Amino acid sequence: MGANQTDYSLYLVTDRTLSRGRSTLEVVTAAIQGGVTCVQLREKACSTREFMDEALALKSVLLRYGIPLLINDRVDIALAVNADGVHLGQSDMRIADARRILRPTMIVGISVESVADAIQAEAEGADYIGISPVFATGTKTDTAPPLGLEGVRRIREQVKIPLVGIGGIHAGNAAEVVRHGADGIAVVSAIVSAENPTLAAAELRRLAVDLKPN
Ligand code: TZP
Ligand code: MG
Repeated sequence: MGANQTDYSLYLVTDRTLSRGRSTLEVVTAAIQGGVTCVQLREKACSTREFMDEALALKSVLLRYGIPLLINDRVDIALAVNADGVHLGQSDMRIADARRILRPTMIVGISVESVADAIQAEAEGADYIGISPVFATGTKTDTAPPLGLEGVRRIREQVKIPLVGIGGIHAGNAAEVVRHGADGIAVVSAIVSAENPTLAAAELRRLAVDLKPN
């Protein structure tokens, strides 16, 4: 699946430390049953080898379902495991540099912390944008101030590429994020920390995707 056809509507970002002792593979496998459409493997503390092994294991499961795998930050790992793409932060490799290394069909997404970042990301050729954070979150402590729903709306007015909101999104506010112009919601704890990740994903999908106004 190419960058333009990618379904970002229910975008799961992994976090092994918040998964209640379950493996990332277990949580992702359960979440797939609930309807996640895209998965980003995000590892902040493990070795490169462990990151590789995790990515390969996820890739083989996701491939069966036709769900894209994106790798947080590590362009080298994305290439080595033949992932569908990478997700970059504002301090990671620049989009143009990542593109020089990656295969032409690979997806490059980037987190933006302001309207100006979003305009720049689109100009630099990002395939999609993560609006970070929409709401305050305990999952990532070094974030910029939350952009809020108004921030989502303002970014939507300025860029055409797909937008996903991330940060503090759960069943109680997911639909609002989409109503303010996001094409999808990206979540960590609302799925990985849920007692039942399948049900949590299904509920988010129903609220933010299936009930989405046209
Ligand atoms: N980037 C911006 S906020 C965030 C990331 C990875 C964490 C979002 O986690 P949660 O649990 O969905 O608030
Ligand atoms: Mg990063």
